[in-house]
Amino acid sequence: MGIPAKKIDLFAGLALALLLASPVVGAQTTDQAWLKYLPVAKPREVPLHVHALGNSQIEQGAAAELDRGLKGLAGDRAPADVQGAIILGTSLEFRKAERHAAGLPQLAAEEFVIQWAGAVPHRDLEIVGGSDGGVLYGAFTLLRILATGSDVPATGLREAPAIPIRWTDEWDNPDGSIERGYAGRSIFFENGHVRQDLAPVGEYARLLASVGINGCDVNNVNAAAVLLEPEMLKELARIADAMRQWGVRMALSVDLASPQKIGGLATYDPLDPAVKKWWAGKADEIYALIPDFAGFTVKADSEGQPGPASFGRSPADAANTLAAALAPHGGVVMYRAFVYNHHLDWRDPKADRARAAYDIFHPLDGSLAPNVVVQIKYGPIDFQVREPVSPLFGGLEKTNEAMEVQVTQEYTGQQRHLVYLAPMWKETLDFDMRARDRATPVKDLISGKTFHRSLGGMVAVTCVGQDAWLGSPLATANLYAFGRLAWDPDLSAERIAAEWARQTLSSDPVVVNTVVKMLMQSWPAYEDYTGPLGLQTLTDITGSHYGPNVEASERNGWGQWHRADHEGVGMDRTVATGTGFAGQYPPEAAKIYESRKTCPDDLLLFFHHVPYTYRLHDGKTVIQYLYDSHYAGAERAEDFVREWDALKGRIDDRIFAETRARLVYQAGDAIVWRDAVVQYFLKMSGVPDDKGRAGHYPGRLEAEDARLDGYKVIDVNPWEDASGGKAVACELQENNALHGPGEGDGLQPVRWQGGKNAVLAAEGVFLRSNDFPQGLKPLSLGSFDVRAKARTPPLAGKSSRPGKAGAGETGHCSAEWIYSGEAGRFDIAAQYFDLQGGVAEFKLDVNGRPVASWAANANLPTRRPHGDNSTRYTACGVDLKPGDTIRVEGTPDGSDPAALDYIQVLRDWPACSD
Ligand code: GCV
Repeated sequence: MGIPAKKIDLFAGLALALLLASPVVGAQTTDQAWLKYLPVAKPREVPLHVHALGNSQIEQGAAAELDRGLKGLAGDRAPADVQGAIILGTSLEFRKAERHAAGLPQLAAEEFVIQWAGAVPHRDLEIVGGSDGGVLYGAFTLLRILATGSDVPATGLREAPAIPIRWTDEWDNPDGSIERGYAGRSIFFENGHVRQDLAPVGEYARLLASVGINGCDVNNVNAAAVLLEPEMLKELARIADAMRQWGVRMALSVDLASPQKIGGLATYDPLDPAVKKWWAGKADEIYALIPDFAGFTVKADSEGQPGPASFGRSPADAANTLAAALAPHGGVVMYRAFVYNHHLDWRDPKADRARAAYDIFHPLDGSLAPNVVVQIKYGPIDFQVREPVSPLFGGLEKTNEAMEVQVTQEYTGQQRHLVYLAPMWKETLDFDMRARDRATPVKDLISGKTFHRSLGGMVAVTCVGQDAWLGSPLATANLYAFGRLAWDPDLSAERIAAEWARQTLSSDPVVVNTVVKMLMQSWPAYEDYTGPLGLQTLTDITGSHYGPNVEASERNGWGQWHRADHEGVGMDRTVATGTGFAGQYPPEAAKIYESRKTCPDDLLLFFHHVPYTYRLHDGKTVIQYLYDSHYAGAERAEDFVREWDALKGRIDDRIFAETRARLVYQAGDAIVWRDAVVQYFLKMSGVPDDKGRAGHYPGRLEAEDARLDGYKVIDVNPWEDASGGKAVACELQENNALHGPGEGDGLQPVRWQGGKNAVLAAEGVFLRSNDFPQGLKPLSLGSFDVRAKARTPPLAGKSSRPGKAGAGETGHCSAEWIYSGEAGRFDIAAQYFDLQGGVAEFKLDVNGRPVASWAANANLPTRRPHGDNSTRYTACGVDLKPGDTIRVEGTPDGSDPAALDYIQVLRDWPACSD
């Protein structure tokens, strides 16, 4: 082996470890997101003097924001010699000041006008709001216009939000944890109380206001009743105080059983007079402390939450009881339509969770109070990477509705993957439901426009935390996009991405174009390598919702089935032969989904069960599409790293490095996904990949085929999450976590059966079967010719060296391969499992010379080896020649057994390209 000519990618490894390790927590500022006011190349000529006509906290805050923003945008340039001032105020204040006393239009509360008054050289720029909230939105709009290099049109502009309720929902618990949060601990709560330091809450509200968000529900919908206790309400009032200046009203999620749990009543039956009285009293108590309290969010009769069904009452009974309590104060009830039975009978071909929301809420249309809004997830299942639009949006004509989306990327990569969701939300908002056979896009249904409702909303489950809001710098694009779309659903996802990139990263066109392209391709790429054709995210639905686990959704009561068998795949949801879900759409849309011929390919398997050989609209078979899309998606993820590299030196170094480390991780994880799903469907269908890729991994050397010292071969569960289903783990002799209660299910030692490849060949997985004899086993692997040393002696639940089972006295295990490919300089990727519960360490050497070492200290889900925590370290630019010995040494720690899946000899791994 020669000296590595390129330095090993230690920096990338370190950066990844830092990023995926426990969050680094520092002061939280809005410039960790888009509110940076970076100097613009050509500042527009606007007056720099700012004058507010009114004294309200909101208006004064708007003036201060303008002041701060204008200074930032100007940078260190001398201010332009512009006379006049920016004047802001409500229309009432403008009239009082006798400015345009007659000429001002009637403005709705959140509406604003920005207009020039007077003539050059002395002209004022006026921001007139329908209320001080309108003034604030006008100020932020002016700053956005300037920050994105645009101009206030000579004729001025007038804007009002399309959708009245624009809230985030935070799923924070009183102890400071956050359900489905991927950015550290709560900014609102810790140790059962509201946090003392609420400065981050004020900054968060400022961020929200800058994109027009006007409400924030601060606690988990799996709600803790204790939050409604009098002492807690006083603490919560401090949160409302911290957000008020930014026009963001606080809301709370409530547990419907509260009257019984904390109120001392014998029941929580919503029709019981004492229960009604309790809620009315509670609302009075809240409003006495928080006069602008926005309302309640309710999750009931769902996933174990208490609800009206326990008393034979309907959601309308419960919602109306709360609505009556809030109505005198102007509050609303956001009643979630996420009500379903999670004990469905998998064997019943008519059972279908997708039907639940419509089946339950459509019959209630017209029976809900005017201040109730039914909050409907965008799809009928649960935030999957692709779902059809929920038919319930078209099924309520006399009821207010809101659409619920997720900024927190629960099923879409948990912020470790770049997935810009605005294109998905746009598709949903623009979907024409054809209610009453006319154009009824979802955006007009939820705004209230179509059926003349007074209320409507768009809500994002956001789950910000103390780690720079959303953990990943690029993930803030989703929060930005949510606010912008809720304000104006006609905006395009590209335009929003460009606005965000300019404000967050740089106005350099290279940066903006690159980032917009990456953002726009990120959702399709993620869909391609996780769950295309309407399969939904093929993840572990009963666990972390992160890594691949194709069968986790099958054979249980949760109803996220895709019904893959040896013949075909997909849920039959047709009216003719299936669950009838397609019939919940208005007739025109129903007809499109009912037929395989007209159903869009990207939803085919959501609506239909088809053979693997079924041909899509372009003639490709379903199975070939599954292979191709997974390879294409994973390649796209690799390209993201290359594209990002072009931004080095053009953006902030820290954001560059952090994001690069995430993208490198994502490129590796996309391969884990690709291989898992492709292996699974290859085995299930028995249909080979036309392009010969599935089941073939050129340059890959499996750990279970190596000469092992101390390491034991284990079955990984689910099998598809490891290359060929197996890996090796290093057992500590003491504190043996491999067999600890609940932890050992993925780690049973297996018997030697002639080599993994032979086993898989027998199962029809590998096309080139080989029953490898002991000793060297040649594999023809494309441009590489790799010989891996088979294990000697055969394993029978023991380590390869008698007397040295597990880590032994040395404290480590090793796997060794003889390289037999061509000579040259390569990158070597080590695919290992980075488990919670310890920080295992690894070393890679070639012919005894150290090449790399790294620690498994990322913060990835779960405590047993599988797709959640399968990750890679890549040593770049390593010289290899035939006969070289490549060795990986793993040192377990705690319950992390330094498990290893394979190493792969590669060329041009993008992590190594800079
Ligand atoms: C708050 C999904 C999530 C749950 C969440 C639920 C909901 O099932 O996995 O964590 O619960 O949705 O939206 O209520």
